[in-house]
This record gives sequence, C-alpha cells and structure tokens, in this order.
Amino acid sequence: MWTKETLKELISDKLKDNLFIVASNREPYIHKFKADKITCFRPASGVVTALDPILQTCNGIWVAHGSGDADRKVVDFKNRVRVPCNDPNPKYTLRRIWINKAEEIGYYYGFSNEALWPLCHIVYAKPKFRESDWNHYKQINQRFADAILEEADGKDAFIFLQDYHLTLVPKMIKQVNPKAKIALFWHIPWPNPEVFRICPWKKEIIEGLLAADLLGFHIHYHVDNFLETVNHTLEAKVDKAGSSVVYQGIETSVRPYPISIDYDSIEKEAASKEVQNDIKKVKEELGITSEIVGIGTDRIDYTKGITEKFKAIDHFLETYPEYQGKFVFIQIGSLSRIHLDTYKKLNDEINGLVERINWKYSSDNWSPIIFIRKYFTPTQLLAIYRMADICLISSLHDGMNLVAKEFVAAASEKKGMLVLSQFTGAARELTEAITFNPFKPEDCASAIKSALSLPAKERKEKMQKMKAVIKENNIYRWSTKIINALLRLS
Ligand code: GDG
Repeated sequence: MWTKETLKELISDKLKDNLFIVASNREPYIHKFKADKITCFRPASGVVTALDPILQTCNGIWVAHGSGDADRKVVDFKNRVRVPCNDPNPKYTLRRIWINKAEEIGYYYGFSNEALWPLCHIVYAKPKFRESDWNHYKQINQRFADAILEEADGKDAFIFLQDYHLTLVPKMIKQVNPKAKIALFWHIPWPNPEVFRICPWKKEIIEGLLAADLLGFHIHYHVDNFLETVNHTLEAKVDKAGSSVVYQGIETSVRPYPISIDYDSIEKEAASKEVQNDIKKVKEELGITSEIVGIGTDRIDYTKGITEKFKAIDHFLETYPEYQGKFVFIQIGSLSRIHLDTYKKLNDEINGLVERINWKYSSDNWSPIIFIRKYFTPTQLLAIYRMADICLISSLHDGMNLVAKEFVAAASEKKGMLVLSQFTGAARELTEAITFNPFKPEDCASAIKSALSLPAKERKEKMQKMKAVIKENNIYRWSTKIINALLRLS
C-alpha cells in the first residue's frame, strides 16, 4: 500500500540531499485581499494535493505564476514566500514569477488555452495559432526556466514540471544546466500524429519536451500517441518496446502514470459527522426533496460535455417519464477561462439549455436541473457526492478526470454509481462504471437508466471493485513512482 508515510520515507531516505524543484502555471498557495486583509488559501487542485507533501518533506522549491492580488505584498526581494502560509513552521519555498496582462493573454489564454488545449482534446474545436501568442509563450517559458535555474544555482537538482504550459522549459534548462534531472507530467490527452501535425511549432514543442529525462502521461494510449508523433516530427530514435526516445544525445523515458487522489483521507472524511451534517444543510439550501439525486462537478469547459449531459438528461426524462418529479440533477460548475469568448458563449448556452429543460418539465415544487456556479468547500463537495445516487461525467475527452475517482472514494457502497464517459482516462481504470458515448444523448440516457436500475448487490460489488482499484492506485503511488523513476535515471 502507498501512503503519505511511505512517500515521506522514500523522500527522507533517497531525496533529502537533492534539491527538488516543482514548476507549474498554477501556484499551490494564493494570497488575496479580503476586506482589506491579506488571506492565503490553497486552491482545490489534485496536483497540489499530490505534490505539496513531497515539497513539505524535502524542503523543496515550487516555482509558479503569482496570480493572487496580494501575492506581491508577501514575497521577499527574490519573490519568495515560505509556505504552507498558515503554518507557524513553513516547510518549503514558493518562488513566484510575474506575468503582465499582455503576456497572460498571449501565453496563458492564447497559446496554452486557445491553441494547445483544443489541439490535444479531440472535441472538434479548432485551435487558434497566433504568432504573437507563441512569442509570449516562449517568453514566459524562458521566465520559468530562468527562475528554476536561479533556484537550482548550479546544484544537482530534480526538476518536476507540470503540464502543457511549460513545454519549452526542459530544453531551456538543459542548455544551461545539462546535469539537471527533469521530469514533465502531461495532465491532458496527447492526440495522434495526424491531429498534432497541424501545430505550426510542433518541432519546437517536441524538441522542448524531449530535453526532459522523463515524460509522464496518464495512460498508455497517450504514451503511444506521443511516440508516434515524435516519429512523424523529428529524426529521433524511437524505441516503442522500451518506451523511450533518443534525440540529440538525450534519452527520454516516456511512461504512463495515472494520476489519482488521496483515497483514504477522502473515504474517511466522507463518512464523518461533519459531512453527514453538511448533507442535511446542502439539501435544505438547495431545496432538494426528490428521491433520486444525480450530480456532476466540472470546470465549465467545452471538453467536459456539460451541454451534452443536459441534452441527455432531457432525453432521459422524455424516454422514462416515470422519473419526472422524482429525479433531480445537481450540476456544480466552477467558472474557468472566462476571458475567452468560447467559454463565455458556453456559459450562455448552458444557461439557455437549463432554462429550456427546466421549463419543459418543471411542476410546482420540482425542476429537474439545479445548476450552481459557486465554489464548494471540500467538505460540502463530499456531502454532495455522498447524497448522490449517480455521478454523471460526460467529458468529450479528458486526460483522467479526478471527480470520477473522488466520487467513488466518497460514496457509500450502499448508494451511488458512477456513470462515466468512455473518453476519460478514468474509464480505463474504472472498468466497473457504467460507461457511455457522450456524443450520443440516447446512449447517455440509457446509461443513467441502467445505473438507477442496478440491483443493490450488483451495485455494491461494482463500487467495491472500483474503490479497491483507487485505494491501491492512489496519489501516493503516482508520486512515488515518478520520484523512483527520476532517482533511477540519476
Ligand atoms: C486536468 C485534466 C486531469 C471542482 N469544483 C470544485 C472543486 N473541484 C475540483 C474537483 C477536482 C478538480 O477540481 C477537477 O479535476 P479534473 O480532473 O476533473 O479536471 P481538470 O481541472 O480539467 O484537470 C484532467 C487533471 O488535470 C489532473 O491531472 O484529471 O483530465 O483536464 O479535484 O474536486 N473542488 C472544490 N470545490 C469546488 O467547487 N473543493
């Protein structure tokens, strides 16, 4: 079993004498002004849950974009602040880098989220490739690389980069410090070469990535796609059987590491008194009286298939009218990338759809969809998972989907079933879920029906099997495997 303790042992045994640097776009602690006072909070993020304990144990450094409005107020002259911020004895250093509006528009909103995001998620949204965005992207990648190099200060360092925002950083670091050991984890899907080849800067991106010693993806399929893409893009030696690439004298191992959650703590907290109390409170607050509850939690993103999900619910209520008046669906939607037009339009489309479906079916004291755009505390979120009969995840394409795993961990075996899009990384592991094709509303509607009609014994067995899978393949396994692989490479 992989636990926080086994991870800590590994780190204090093997990693303690090395400098460990993590870099990601999003920071693990944010300082914000609230009623003229500076408050600090940890954003809800699976990556932070996974990496924060590692950094706390090895006194590492996390380099990230300082995005909070009070972030500059708390850093020292080197843009550093010790964290966890509310800890009297902070354990590691957060090094912030600053990005101005124009750079954010080009690097983050533009190239990262209007070019790479749609390129890698096959949902038929056209990527937008703008030269000016690419220039900002290169500039900010260089800023990350410079900050990391400054923090490493020529020492042997392990550097763990996160995601598609930082593809050029491995090469930028290796050019200055060839001894640095670099891993990069790709949190989203990697598409096939036919899709990737339209990127005008594909060669630079692949070359940037191949300077890393280790590249991690969620599933084998993305690893295979990446190796194929390298084959089509560069003159490199690709070893498919050994899952590695040699390019310009550097060997890169390419491996699947399915990301996960802290299963034990979620399971324990979900069964706690606090969560039971929150179930009552949340039900009252949302005015839920229906016997059967479905839930969904997504960032409001077109890849998550939220409009497809609502159309499927419409189809479900039409096909199985016996559920009208009895079934309510709670959709939690956290606002995301709202400065982009596509996301604004999606918000409008969702509003219109909810309004139309609720108008079509609602009676005096019942409407089928409750759509809430607000942040829920982790305890409230567990309460919502815990009261649900089904969790419906309808992503059109998703690297993993942590909500699927959180729901299974939080739900009681006696209640709850996961209804999961085939096109999520999670569907490869959670084979006992009821899966469906989100592009076909009829398919999703009949998956909802099957989940709600499962005999209790079968449902319990399915949930037990899924719980066992996640308990074993938990977040500590993910981090331990990556650290072990990096240690082996050195
Ligand atoms: C990317 C990849 C991959 C959401 N609303 C609230 C809240 N959340 C939390 C969920 C979950 C997380 O946000 C969302 O994670 P996902 O995995 O579902 O999706 P992405 O944000 O798209 O993440 C994805 C992931 O990276 C990790 O590699 O799985 O495929 O796209 O943890 O619980 N948390 C709280 N309140 C909310 O209102 N507390």
